[in-house]
Amino acid sequence: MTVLKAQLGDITELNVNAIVNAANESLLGGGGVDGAIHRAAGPGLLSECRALNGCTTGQAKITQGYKLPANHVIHTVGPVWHGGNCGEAELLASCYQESLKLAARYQVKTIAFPCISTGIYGYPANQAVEVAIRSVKDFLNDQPHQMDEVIFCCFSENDYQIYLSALTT
Ligand code: AR6
Repeated sequence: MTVLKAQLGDITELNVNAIVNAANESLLGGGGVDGAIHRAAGPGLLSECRALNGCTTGQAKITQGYKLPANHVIHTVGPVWHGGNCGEAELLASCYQESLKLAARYQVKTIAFPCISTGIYGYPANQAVEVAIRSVKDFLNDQPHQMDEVIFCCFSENDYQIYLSALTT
């Protein structure tokens, strides 16, 4: 049985097998959680990312964690919010599913996700949380017993409250 939980805090500090980065298609760093992860991991992360040749929206790639407590970083590229009729929900669901597929391939047992696309990319948090929880549950139903814990790491009290109520309904 996999535990799904919401946690308030900085994802770069979490002691898990893998953290997920809300990156952009270049995979060469940026602001938000991406900037925080690169700062905390140190320059080794950027060097490894340079060799990955970017990543398309909805896909995921994996690296080492370098100076992070996490062993791996799974970089995924969320959709930019254009109003909701441009395939945003499908692309966001794909981010969660592709990240989990990679994680399973690398025997990751504990993983933490940030609220992908809900910062600079503008995806409304309520809707993003629904997609996030549904996608993770769908994956775990299809491939049970692979993960011990999936953490939704929230950087704001508001996001945390949205996750708490969505996880208990
Ligand atoms: N720990 C956990 N969550 C965080 C942290 C942190 N240290 N810092 C920010 N967040 P964003 P996006 C939350 O903007 O919307 C970058 O420039 C934040 O509060 O980081 O997917 C990339 O390079 C929000 O809830 O990612 C891309 O260009 C969530 O992380 C672009 O931003 C995602 O916000 C991606 O935009």
